[in-house]
Amino acid sequence: MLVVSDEVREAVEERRPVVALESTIIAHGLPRPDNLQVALELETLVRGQGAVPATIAVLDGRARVGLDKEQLERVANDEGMRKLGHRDLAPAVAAGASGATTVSGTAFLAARAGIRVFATGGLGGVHREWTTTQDESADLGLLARTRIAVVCAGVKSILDVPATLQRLETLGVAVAGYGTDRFPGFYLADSGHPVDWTLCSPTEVAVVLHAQDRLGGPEAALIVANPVAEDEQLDPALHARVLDEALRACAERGVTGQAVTPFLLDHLVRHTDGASLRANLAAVRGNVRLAARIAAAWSAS
Ligand code: PSU
Ligand code: MN
Repeated sequence: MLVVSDEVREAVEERRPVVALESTIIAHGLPRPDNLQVALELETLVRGQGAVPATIAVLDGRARVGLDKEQLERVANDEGMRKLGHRDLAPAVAAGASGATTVSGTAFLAARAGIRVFATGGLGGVHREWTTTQDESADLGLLARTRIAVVCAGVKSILDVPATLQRLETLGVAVAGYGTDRFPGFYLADSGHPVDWTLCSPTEVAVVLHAQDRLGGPEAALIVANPVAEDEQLDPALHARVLDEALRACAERGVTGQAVTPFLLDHLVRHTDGASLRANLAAVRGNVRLAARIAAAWSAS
């Protein structure tokens, strides 16, 4: 059921550095044809730091950890790719379906394959209309019971950021700023909210992972919140204005459920002349590079 590529399996067995990469950002988070280039580039960035990339997806009913080029092409270009959170994995496997995995689906499969470090763009979280829709990403609940380090640029700014931070606290998920005591704002370097812990090097992150193991838990993720560089962030005023419009458009068109996140991200790309896409990519690249260095520190220790 779980097909781990030879390269990834050997690296895990030999305790060499491996970085899990999610596929939803490729299939549903980025426009074509850039998305395939990005998928390939992220894998190259991981290799450039001496680690093995493990992009994760479900193809024809097989949960795959580590994709070859042809499989990456399918994730990027196949119109029929579904979006799979962890609850969708068993039904997708049973149906022989194909889909890209979200943070929750990816983290679940990565942990099953013995991978400890995972890089993504931004986590899902609590949506702003939570009081009426109860829309909270399944990412949070899964991360609350999965021992994996997730390098991200915070949570998408389309969400209710303080509510998401509160939920992470309630769920017992540790959050550390990387080189900062501020929680990053995905497209922005600073969400305006503080974090309790700051880690300043890959080795410091690895030391936390070891401490967690020696303590025997908790069985939860460590979120390493890595801000996009200030000169690569989206202009904060533009961000505020276009985000307002996007949220209004989403409500007017009655978009709900799994479609909300892709709708808002796409609206931002189209109404910022691609600037949101550039900031998004800068954040993801930085996260992937850092994750590879953390994976290296983790296997060396
Ligand atoms: N961040 C991005 N682009 C994305 C996502 C996050 O920059 O496409 C995806 C991730 O896969 C995340 C998912 O797990 O959105 C959350 O979706 P939902 O809110 O439906 O749980
Ligand atoms: Mn949702």
